[in-house]
Amino acid sequence: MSDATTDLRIAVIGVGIMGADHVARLTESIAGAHVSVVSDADAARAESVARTAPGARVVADPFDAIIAADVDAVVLASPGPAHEAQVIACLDAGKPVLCEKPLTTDAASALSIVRRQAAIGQRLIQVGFMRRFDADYQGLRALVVDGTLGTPLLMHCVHRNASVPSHFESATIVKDSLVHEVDATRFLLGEEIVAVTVRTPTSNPAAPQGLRDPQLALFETASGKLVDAEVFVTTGVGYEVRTEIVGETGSAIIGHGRVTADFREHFGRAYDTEVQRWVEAVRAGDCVDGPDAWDGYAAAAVCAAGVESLETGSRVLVDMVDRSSIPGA
Ligand code: ISE
Repeated sequence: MSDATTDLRIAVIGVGIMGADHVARLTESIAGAHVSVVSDADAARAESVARTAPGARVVADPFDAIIAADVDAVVLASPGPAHEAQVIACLDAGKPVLCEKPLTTDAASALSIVRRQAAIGQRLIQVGFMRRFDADYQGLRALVVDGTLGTPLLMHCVHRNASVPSHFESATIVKDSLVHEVDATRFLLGEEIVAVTVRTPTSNPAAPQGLRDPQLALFETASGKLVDAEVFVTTGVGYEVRTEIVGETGSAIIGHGRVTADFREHFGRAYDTEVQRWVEAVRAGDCVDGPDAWDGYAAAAVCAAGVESLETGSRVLVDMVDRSSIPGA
């Protein structure tokens, strides 16, 4: 699928599970782009993934990879705590970036990225909330928009993983896993979340010592809708994501009864669509076709409230600036 003369040349930074999956996708199924550079803190992993992408070279330092002359755009799949500096480097280099969620791991740094991009005056950042590209989510959104369900009143979310990496802490479940339900809520209901409560039952005995899993979150939206989200990441069973919207005149559920090994299988097509559309947007000079830096900031602000609620057990108001206060955001 690649034409070395006209393709978008992409650096993939961070080639763990998600980054390696993106390298395979860009190499095997995405038109108009190929991987020119691979970078990872683990040199052996970078080498072995680069070998799967014809023509790709390894650049050890992610900041060298971002500014490399043979890199037109960046796919960022490094660990969340590395995102802030790497996204800023992309902005400074004027390179479009598809940043895996979360944009950053706290709201203040996400907001400063929003401000920095607005000051540059060019939208370069897309955030990888892949569910927005999933056919089921788009179908559910259509039922909301066309009025089939009437005005939505409630939403129920279930998000289960068989297991998560050993670095996961209780707050990571909010920032890395619940964050998808935050974005799904904003996407499906089309409004902001204004308050969050996170409660935890007795922990799953199979969860690592100290990990508060499962977690139950309650989101309140600006117009008064309620969303409950169960996140349970040590089920030992498989990947399950389902979402139900209950409206004034009907309800609809997606994902029911579907259990896959992990997110790559469940959302494989959504990732393909997301990356293909992003490549086309970048080649057309638009750089963003999907959730942007603002969406990344909004999700971070809600997750910050979620982490505080997890720690205190109380309902926490979301502290978020008004978008109109940042011209160009
Ligand atoms: C992971 O990073 C993802 O994004 C998955 O979709 C989610 O299910 C998982 O909990 C996260 O760790």
